[in-house]
Amino acid sequence: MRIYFAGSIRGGREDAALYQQIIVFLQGFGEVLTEHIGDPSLTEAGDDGSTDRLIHDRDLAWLQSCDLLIAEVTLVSLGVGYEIGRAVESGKKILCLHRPGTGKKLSAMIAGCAQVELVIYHDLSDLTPQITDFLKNKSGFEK
Ligand code: 6IA
Repeated sequence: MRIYFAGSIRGGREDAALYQQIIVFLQGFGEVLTEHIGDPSLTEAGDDGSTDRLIHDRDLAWLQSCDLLIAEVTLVSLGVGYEIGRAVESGKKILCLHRPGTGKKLSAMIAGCAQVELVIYHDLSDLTPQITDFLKNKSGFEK
């Protein structure tokens, strides 16, 4: 299974360590195309425009080739929202992960999207069983 994991970069890197833990867990189920999302050395500092084009086109090619998009949506990120929209348009399976209690409510455009499966969690220990349940029982994928 090819998994595209999406998480905030320029929207803020406060959850980078958590992304890394989620990615390691997901690697038990398949190939994570976007391992770099959990890289602590990847900061929210910008890059030049031509590089942005390369990033966009490479990420979209990965997104189109994946079996499943898993997006951590607690930090508000334009890029993650865009990726979810493009994945909906392409008919991909989509799982969004959200932690309540950060003072920000999840956008209605994600919470209200019928094509998006939403998992609410508090920490890794209550997230991993929910991901396993989704992958084994709801998504149609085998471990
Ligand atoms: O708007 P954001 O930057 O928070 O969007 C994050 C999402 O867009 C992630 O799920 C990534 O898949 C994608 N994305 C955005 N920027 C990059 C990137 N480099 N490399 C890979 N994927 C990206 C940005 C480098 C720069 C900050 C130095």
